[in-house]
Formats: sequence, C-alpha cells, structure tokens
Amino acid sequence: GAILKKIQQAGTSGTHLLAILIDPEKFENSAASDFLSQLPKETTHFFIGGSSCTAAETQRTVSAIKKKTTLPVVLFPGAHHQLSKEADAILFLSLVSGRNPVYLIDQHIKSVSALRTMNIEIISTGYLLIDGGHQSAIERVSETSSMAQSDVQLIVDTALAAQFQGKQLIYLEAGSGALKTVSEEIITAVKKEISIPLIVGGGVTSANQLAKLYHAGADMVVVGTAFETGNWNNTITEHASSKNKNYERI
Ligand code: 1GP
Repeated sequence: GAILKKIQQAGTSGTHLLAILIDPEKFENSAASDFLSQLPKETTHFFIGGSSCTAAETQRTVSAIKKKTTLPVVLFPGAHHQLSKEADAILFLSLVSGRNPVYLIDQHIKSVSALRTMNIEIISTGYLLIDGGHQSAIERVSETSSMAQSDVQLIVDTALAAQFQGKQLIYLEAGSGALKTVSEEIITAVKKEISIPLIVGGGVTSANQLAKLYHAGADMVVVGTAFETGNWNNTITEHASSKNKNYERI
C-alpha cells in the first residue's frame, strides 16, 4: 500500500514523520479550521481514534478532517467499531505488550465484516504499551499492564517477535497524556534491532522532545494531547551539546 510504503521510505532515508492524533470524542467539527491552523507545518499524517469514541464520532471526525487536508488520514482505533470508509488507512493494532486475547485477535475479527466493504489500506502494527508514569486509558480499557521502562531487553524482544510475526510497523506507546515519554534508550535499542519503521507516542509536548525522539531513532512521532489542549511548546532551546561547550569554556 502507498501509505505504508511512504513510511518505510521515510524510515530508510531518515525523514522524520509527525502524526497528529485526534480523539473523535473530544473533537468539535466547528473548531476544525482553528485546530488545524495551530499545527506545525512538519505535520505529515493525521491519526484518528480514541479509547472510547463511537462509530458515529469516528466517521464525522474523519469526514471533517478529510475535507480540510490532503495529508493521509489514518484510523488508530481503540475498538473494532471505530472505522470510516473515508479514511486512507488503518493501523491494525495488536497489543503485543499484553496478554489479553481481546486486543490480540478478537477485536480484529469483529472488524472484518465492515473492513471488507471498505477500500482502505490495512497496516499490521505491533503495539507496545510502555509505562508512561501514570495509569493510561489503554491499560484500563485493555485490562493489560504496561511494560516497565527498565525492561529494555524484554521490550526489544517483544518488538522483534512482532516483526517476525509479520507486523509492518512497531508502535511504542507511553499512553495518552503520559507524564514521561518512552525513553531514548528504549527507542535506540528497538530501532537498532528491527528493520520495520518505528512509531513513538505518548506524552510528547514540545519541539525539544520531538527532536530527541527522532534523534534516538523514531521514524514517526505521534502527538495528541498537547495540540488538543493548546499546550504545545514549539521553542527549540539551545542544544545540550552547546551547553556543554559553554561549561567547558568556564
Ligand atoms: C496516544 O501516542 C498517542 O495514543 C499520543 O499521546 O496524547 O500524550 O500526545 P499524547
């Protein structure tokens, strides 16, 4: 599919992708223009989904965004009914950090009768929930625990197992509104071993953090809450290395 191919190309050429996540439950169609106008020009994708939104909310949100952008609109569903035939693609997420069959295969089966009628690109994605410093909605809804950030080897092995199973993307998720993002150490360790693109999301609120996550090895970063609440910090402060130089001079 065209959308996966573009993400793969970005992965091999070192281009950085930025997906803005919109939760249909909180999205007002009438505010769409204002919302879109505050987004960075680096935005490359829209992700649409949430932990508890309805089918109708999903469809109206995809419709509203599609009317205003030429960027790919990708479903990021929290459940099998969060679909829209107007979307360009769907991340077919398997929650491989957890052991709940409902989010490993059952939701997927339930989505098939609708998906087979839709002409949207299906992208098989290994989804790993990593501890973001608070109990995330995903943990609550999926009834699974997140992986500890200190379990780096287990996270790497889980990502690689998902790749061996045929997943086309790996998504490291700290949870919406996470207090801490997935660490650079984890991102670098996973990126080093997998050969499929790496998506990172959860708790990213500034351009500084974005730069760090890309530098660590993320091909795509997903930001939701910071734009939803208008709390995005776009200032790039002096790089740590130049601070060190000042320090040496003193
Ligand atoms: C959550 O990774 C996304 O599924 C984005 O998280 O809302 O914290 O940006 P935030």
